[in-house]
Amino acid sequence: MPACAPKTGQKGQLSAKTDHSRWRMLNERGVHTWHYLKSEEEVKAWPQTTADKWYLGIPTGLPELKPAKTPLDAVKNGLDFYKELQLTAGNWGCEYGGPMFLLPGLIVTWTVTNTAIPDNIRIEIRNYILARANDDGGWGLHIEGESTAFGTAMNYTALRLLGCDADIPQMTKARATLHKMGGAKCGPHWAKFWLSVLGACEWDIVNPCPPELWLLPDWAPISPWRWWIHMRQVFLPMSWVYSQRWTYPETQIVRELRKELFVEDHASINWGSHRNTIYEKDDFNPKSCILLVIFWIFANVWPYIRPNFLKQRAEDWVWKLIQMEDKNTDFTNLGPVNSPMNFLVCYIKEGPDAYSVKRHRERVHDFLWMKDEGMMMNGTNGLQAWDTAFSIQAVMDAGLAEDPKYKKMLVKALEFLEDQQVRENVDDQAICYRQQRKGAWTFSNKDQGYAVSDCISEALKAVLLLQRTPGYPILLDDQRIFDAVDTLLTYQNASGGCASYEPQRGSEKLELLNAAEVFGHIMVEYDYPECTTAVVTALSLFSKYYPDYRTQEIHLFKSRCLDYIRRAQYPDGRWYGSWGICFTYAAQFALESLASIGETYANSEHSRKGCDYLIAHQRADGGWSESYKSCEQNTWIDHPSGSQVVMTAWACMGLLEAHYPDREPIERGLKLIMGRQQKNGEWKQEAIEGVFNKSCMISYPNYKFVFPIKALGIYARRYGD
Ligand code: LAN
Repeated sequence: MPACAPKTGQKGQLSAKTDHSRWRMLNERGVHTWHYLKSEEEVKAWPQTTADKWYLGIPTGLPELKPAKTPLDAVKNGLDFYKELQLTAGNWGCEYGGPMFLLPGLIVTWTVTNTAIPDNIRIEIRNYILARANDDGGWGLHIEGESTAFGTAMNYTALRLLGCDADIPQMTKARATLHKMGGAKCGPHWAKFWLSVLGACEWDIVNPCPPELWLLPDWAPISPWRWWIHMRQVFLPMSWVYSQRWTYPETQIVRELRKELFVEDHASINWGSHRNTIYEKDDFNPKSCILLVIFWIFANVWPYIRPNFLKQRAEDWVWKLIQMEDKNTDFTNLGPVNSPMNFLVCYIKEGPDAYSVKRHRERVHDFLWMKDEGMMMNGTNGLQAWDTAFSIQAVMDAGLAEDPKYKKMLVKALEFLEDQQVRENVDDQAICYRQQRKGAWTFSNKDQGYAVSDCISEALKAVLLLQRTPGYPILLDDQRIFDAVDTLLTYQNASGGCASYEPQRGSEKLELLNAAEVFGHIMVEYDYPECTTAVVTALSLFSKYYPDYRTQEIHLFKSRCLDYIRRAQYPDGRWYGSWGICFTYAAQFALESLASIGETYANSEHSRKGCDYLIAHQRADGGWSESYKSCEQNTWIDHPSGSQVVMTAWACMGLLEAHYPDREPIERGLKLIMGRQQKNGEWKQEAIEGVFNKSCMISYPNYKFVFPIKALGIYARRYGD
């Protein structure tokens, strides 16, 4: 029986699950891949760890602990559970799901590159996608979002490519929902792109992605090197494939999809006239008039006057940039969108047997993650360095670093960060427009190699704090710390704030060229209160230990950061958070920035307003709960399912940082957090915590440990237990 066919005689029923007790996560110095053990011998030789069980939703068997009576008890109980999830390399792992548009890109790529998909993976991806369908049968942009044409068309296609029958009830329902939205022709640009690669759409439906843009001189205000790195690294392979208009040779499944994905007869569709037909719920960021005019010219005039030599030169240059990206990341690539696309380009350009294709085939597995619902694709190749840095800080904040019980865990975590510091810049840094990175940390691991301002900062803080604690080894010498700071000091924007991967390189007006419809704020880097705060606090800590290193520059850098933090506050006291939901996440950071220079509730208008804003949104049960819709609408919206542990921790941390004079609201928040702690010390997963590009949510499963532990720990240290 083929792996994904319905069980005999039970049409409509899902194929079986794999045996979850056979899945193992392999962690090779922060490179995470999942493996399915085939034989009993293998199972015996490689036992499932507690972390594996926790990821898979299998009971961990960890013991019940003495009920916590005080905040510090709760911290210790939390740590007793959390330390069992630490991996042997010293880091923590977790799923990093949320976006529902990642797996389909990979599955289209696997299909068109004739990549064999092992049965265990095929079954579990199918299970995950089906488990994540909304009640109407469709899928959203992310796991909590309402169904969109993007989510529905792409996940439907993915399921069909994985062998799902079109007439099982889930597929019939999904198709009906897709048709109500106008069918796949109403999907956004990225859906139209992937479906054209597959041959389910015709290329005329795709808005132009001319690779010639890469030939613009660097001084041109719209040159791609100025765009936000994720956009330009996706545009890069996309423009190459678009220029070739490459399509997968027609197969039976594609012929069937042509019938299923559209409301009208496939042959009757005037593809060129639907480039801008978008289902309303997908059109989060409608295209500007300027962009529509540019697209019209590129679609209707440019093909007739496009000189062949220019096309060739552009494609050659784009290919070189793709090769640099592949080499610099050992084919891991920046993220889960450009990785399958680069894979596809290598396949088209170098043929099925090339080393590049083989390596891409192996490395896309770094993005896959197995959980109770099935197999999903992470938003990055993990968040190893990020979670590990926060974990160390949480224990430090609670004052428990010298407790022998946690020492082994912390030394391992420090060793991990030591191992993961990026020691060199990429060789072709200037040619491929990369940011300096020597001494930096990334969000995930060293292989990916992309420095981020706050990832450097959080890891640097963790290392500095721990190395200076009596009884801990000094693993990073002064020069390595200076390298990190030198790189960090390259991150300030002209406005004073700090961005993510690079300081802002282009005007915010470039947002007028945002063609992706489903996301906001994607074209350039922005100032972020979160990133700025991380940098400020890291520099302050550094100067405490190294008061003579680049003293003046650091002083000026920090004061410009703080000017930005003050300016970024809205009149009602809120700050917009771009990477966590939303005002609660940002408040915690901004209040910490202010406190780092002695501005607290008692003496600062900004701090006061920030606290008052938080207090105004505390719920009757003592907790806080913001909906992801706050990020979309830039106004506070309560989460319908009530107080959330992680948000409550953020709010309490903000108030504690600001030295909010009344302890009562903080205590009520902490009580809620303590009340939600399980008998074995863990906290259960609640609503999604993170966000990017205003509209897409992303999970941070370890936040439910590190932030409650931090908040309770800070309180216990401040006010006694
Ligand atoms: C991330 C995850 C981490 C995040 C923080 C470090 C938390 C933040 O403070 C800075 C920005 C950063 C590094 C970030 C940027 C955008 C990412 C990489 C993501 C949200 C994870 C997934 C997302 C990426 C863009 C997803 C792919 C989608 C595209 C639109 C290309």
